[in-house]
Amino acid sequence: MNNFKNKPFDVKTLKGKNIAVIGEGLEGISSAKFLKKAGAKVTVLDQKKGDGYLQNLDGYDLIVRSPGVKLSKIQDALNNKQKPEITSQTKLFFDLSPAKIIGVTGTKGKGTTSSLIYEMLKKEGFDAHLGGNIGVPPLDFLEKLNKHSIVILELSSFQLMDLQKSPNIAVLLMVTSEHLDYHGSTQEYIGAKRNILRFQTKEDYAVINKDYLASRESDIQTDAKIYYVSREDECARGCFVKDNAIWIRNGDLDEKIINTSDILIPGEHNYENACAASMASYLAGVKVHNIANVLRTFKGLEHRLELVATVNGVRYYDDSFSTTPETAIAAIDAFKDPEILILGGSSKNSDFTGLGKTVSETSNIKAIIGIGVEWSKIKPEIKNLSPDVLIIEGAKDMETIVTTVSKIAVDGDVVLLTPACASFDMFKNYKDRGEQFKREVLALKQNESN
Ligand code: UMA
Repeated sequence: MNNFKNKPFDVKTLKGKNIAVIGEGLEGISSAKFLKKAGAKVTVLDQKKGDGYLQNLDGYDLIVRSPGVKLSKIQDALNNKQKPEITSQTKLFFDLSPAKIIGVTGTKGKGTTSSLIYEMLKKEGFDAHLGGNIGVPPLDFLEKLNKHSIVILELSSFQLMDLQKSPNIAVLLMVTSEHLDYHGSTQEYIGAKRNILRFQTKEDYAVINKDYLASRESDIQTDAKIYYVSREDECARGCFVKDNAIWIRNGDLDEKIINTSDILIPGEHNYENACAASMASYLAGVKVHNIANVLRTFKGLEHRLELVATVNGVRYYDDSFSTTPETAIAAIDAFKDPEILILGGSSKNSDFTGLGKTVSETSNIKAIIGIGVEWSKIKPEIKNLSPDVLIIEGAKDMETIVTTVSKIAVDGDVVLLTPACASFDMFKNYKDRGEQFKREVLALKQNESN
């Protein structure tokens, strides 16, 4: 029997153990560093090093899986199915953290919601730490934690799928369907997401978005106290949108948090994230005025409907993270002011029918700058477009794109870089595309003030 079964274990049990870390990415590198420091003998295995990289796994005491590596791939490579145990950075962190954990998952919105909770907790003065799928492996900051700390973890289905512990406060946002190439079925994907609340106790809290069936129906999986969030209906207990404001209802008390018009991050879809973050932070002990303060000032995550600058009354938004038609539709729907869209990029084999329909039916679009190879696929899906909408094609770089936009934009317009596509035909990646956009917009701003 290996002594990693039936936790809890402390970090000392890792000393001298022969451990394989699979996947040499952000998490794998962090796990290896942590385990070496704990005195383990660590081997990092990666498909980059060759095809047979998963041979001979049986000899290890423990295997640490990176999120991008399918669990079944490792299980299939083991001859003795009982041994060694397969864990992950996320599982190790749950075993070892002295701090309370707030976990956030959902198909969309988990990065924004986790960041909002983090800012709200900090505003209240908590020793808060943010990590997980957002890009910071939590073992990197384990040493800084004590029992008064609170860790906010953005958790993906890849990180949740084999979890056997759940956070003290679990936030389950909108769950639809995603990553089917990895999970095989929607049921497996939803099952993985539900691990965020499956192992909670009655001392814990579950914050559940009840506007989506797969989220709402997860309530029977948890023993925790449930608080619902909704932008459609009032909740008997929870956080919801009513009369253009966000409210928390707890027992007999209804508390108004903020008018929705005062929330800085744009888009009604963000009301759901605002509600979920408000509810989780409230349960963690953040006061209403601090919750409202963050909602009033949080600018959003980089490259996700991020307000770059207002130049001559024109607001420029960087939504370069929008690489699918769905995220571009959410961005287009987020504003009522005249919009100038920058659409197109490299292919992800997306279906643009829905995007074309939205563009055709949205009356406040005044111009579209079509870029990249995919523009030729988006354009034919836009049918019955008003002849007043200006279409500009052929811009080959970001400087030309932003200069072109600045010539047609007037006071009150909104410029949206929301490509609905990947970026690789014109840029290194979505970050590079967003950075270049921001640089050009800030150059316009510089000229405005000169
Ligand atoms: N690899 C193998 N075998 C495999 C698959 C991958 O050896 O079968 C190797 C690759 O060659 C590569 C390494 O594993 O060298 C990559 O590992 P990884 O894919 O687990 O990625 P990391 O760099 O460790 O980053 C991971 C998350 N990535 C994935 O889940 C795919 C990051 O989320 C996360 O920020 C990071 O850990 C810290 O927790 C990214 C993501 O795309 C942003 N997440 C998905 C999403 O948000 O939709 C779930």
